[in-house]
Amino acid sequence: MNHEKSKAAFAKACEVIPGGVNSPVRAFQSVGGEPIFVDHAKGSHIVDIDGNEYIDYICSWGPFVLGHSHPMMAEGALEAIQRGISYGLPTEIETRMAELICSAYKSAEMVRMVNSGTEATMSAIRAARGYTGKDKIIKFEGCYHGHSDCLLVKSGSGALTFGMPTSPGVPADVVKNTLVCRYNDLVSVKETVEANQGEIAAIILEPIAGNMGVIPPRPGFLEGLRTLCTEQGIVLIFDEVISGFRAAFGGASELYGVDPDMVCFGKIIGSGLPVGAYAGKREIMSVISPKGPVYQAGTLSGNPLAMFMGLKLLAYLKEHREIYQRVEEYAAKLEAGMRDLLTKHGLRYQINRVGSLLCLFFTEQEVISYDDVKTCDTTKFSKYFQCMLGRGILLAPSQFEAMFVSAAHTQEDLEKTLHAMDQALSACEE
Ligand code: KE4
Repeated sequence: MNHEKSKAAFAKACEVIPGGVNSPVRAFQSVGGEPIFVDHAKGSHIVDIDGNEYIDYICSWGPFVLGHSHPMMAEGALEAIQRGISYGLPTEIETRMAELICSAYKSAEMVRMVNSGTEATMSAIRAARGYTGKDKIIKFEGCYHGHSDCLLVKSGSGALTFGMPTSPGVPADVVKNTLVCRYNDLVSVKETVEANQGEIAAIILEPIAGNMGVIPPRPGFLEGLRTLCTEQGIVLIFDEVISGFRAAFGGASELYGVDPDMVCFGKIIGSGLPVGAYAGKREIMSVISPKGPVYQAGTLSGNPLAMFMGLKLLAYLKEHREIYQRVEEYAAKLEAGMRDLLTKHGLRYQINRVGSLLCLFFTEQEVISYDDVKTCDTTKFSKYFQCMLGRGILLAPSQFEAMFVSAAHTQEDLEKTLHAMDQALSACEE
């Protein structure tokens, strides 16, 4: 494949954009080489500026559950633009979006629109702290909730797993109230809650982890957190930025039958435009300004164009629940084909899948927490990624991300993907 134009575009971008990209993972640094620059996308395929075509398993990190540039999404978009894109005043379509989200999630009695997943989780944490009057929060190692300071934290040393910043620029003071536990390890949570009795405002987690590859909750994990939070008066926050409206119409909450106190959204609800939201029980959301004293604001929050596009997708998914069966079926066939190939190659790598999210881990260890993910051979993954890219299969450029499947992926895509994987695994073992 020729990537000359992408190479030139990257060099030019690096002159005026840090790392040449507007979000780090796009730079391909963890898989080597340089990023491709996209010209356009349609359905399950992306075409780069050198004219190379790929079967896309990034799907813009989740939003495009119907595939790229779905014809239905363009209908009415021009009229929406011509009505004015933003007014800085309320519009009825914002209410319709909030009502739709509330119809999908039992724990969503009120909703506030924001502009990204980061804003959604940051604001939900502030609401929980304002509602409980407590400062400490618990997150889980390997879960990513966006780049707000108090959540850019990894496990610290010491029994209480005090958080340590994962990034320069985040003062240690800001993360001293962020405690870090081990995903799928309820005991670690109970011990941390016990050691911080009456001080914890919230527990936040991805109910289906999608930022350390894909890791489903172990049976009893979500239920245990629900019980613990109810007993202790802790706000349970599900970060469903990835899983919301993707794992099921009602997300992981519906899939596992566990209702948090608050839920955060992004990605799909904007159908590719910058939209986030946080929602929760009325008594919690009522602390948010201007109803309550907890301040949170956003110039373009709920802007009518983004609401038009997001609502169009969510309303479609509400009326066409067969979409979830469609993506599940493709992903299940892909997983089965991948497992057959691993057997053929005598490899015992792990595959985790939940619905249309899946991940091939380059480790022989069962993957149920971040400790397990850290045993992956990322060098081999990088070689695999490049081999697949060279054969027209675009995977997420990191071992620690998910493969996303859309309703646009076809049987032909499946066959091409598995054929490329067969060759890539051979190349990796050389
Ligand atoms: P944004 O601020 O990027 O819209 O959302 C942050 C966020 C919050 N919560 C979860 C569970 C998320 O996965 C994300 C963002 N996800 C990453 C990749 N998994 C987005 C890709 C990127 O950072 O460019």
